[in-house]
Amino acid sequence: MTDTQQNSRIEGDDYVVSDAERAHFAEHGYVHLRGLLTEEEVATLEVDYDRFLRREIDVPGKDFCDMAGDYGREPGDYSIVNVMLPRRYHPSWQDNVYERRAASVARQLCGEGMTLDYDQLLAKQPYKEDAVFAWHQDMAYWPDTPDTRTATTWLAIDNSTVENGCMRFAPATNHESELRPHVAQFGDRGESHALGTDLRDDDVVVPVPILRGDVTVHNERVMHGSGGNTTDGFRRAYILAFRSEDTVKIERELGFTHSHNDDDEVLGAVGVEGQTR
Ligand SMILES: O=C(O)CCC(=O)C(=O)O
Repeated sequence: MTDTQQNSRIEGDDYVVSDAERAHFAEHGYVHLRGLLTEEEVATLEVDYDRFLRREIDVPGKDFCDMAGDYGREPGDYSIVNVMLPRRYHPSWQDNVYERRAASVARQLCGEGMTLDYDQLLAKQPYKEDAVFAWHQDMAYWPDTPDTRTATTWLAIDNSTVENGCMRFAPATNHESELRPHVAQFGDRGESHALGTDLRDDDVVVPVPILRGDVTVHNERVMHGSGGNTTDGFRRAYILAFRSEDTVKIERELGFTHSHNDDDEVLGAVGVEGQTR
């Protein structure tokens, strides 16, 4: 029997999300889904994932960078290796099994009319205590649009643990009426991409360790971040963000593609300090 047959929640390109999981996503702004991909499926993706890390697949300019430092760092020193838009630079990934199954999850969590907006790899190198992903709400990075529905699936390529820097969420912060004010983390936005905002005293923090092949899915407003990697292994994640077709159309008309090589003026127009929308 194959892994796929063993996991009764996988039906070809679909993954069956339960009512309880849908309710958790709506209420808390995130949900953990077990076994979105089989071991065999993860192992296939992992081959190309590691080619990106070894720089055997060319990723131009700032789309290969460190999310825990500025653009001036040498790649060997990166704490969180960030590859933006891998499917653009490695077209054979387009329409892979993860994209297809995650699309079915996005549909079940957010409704019809969702489409893939961007993809991203985030790999924390071993023994990098500063591989900290600052607390943030994803909307702070993005232009404002009328339909903000978002399902961002975060696939664990390695078992993701508290020790290697798993995702952490502040549940229900997605219901706040205003976005929290975010500031650039390492110089201005020409020098680094990362934005962050402080936790508040009454925020509850929930670390969400997950297994290889599992995903967490989060929405556009929940506060989240992650801690450093104190282990001798990588913490590799593969992220797909699904947003409404209308939103993606507006973003592209603005020239906003989620590439860090997007025009500075376009990038400067979002993620500004003091933002509270
Ligand atoms: O991988 C991480 O630690 C953070 C990822 C994240 O913030 C995101 O996917 O929105």
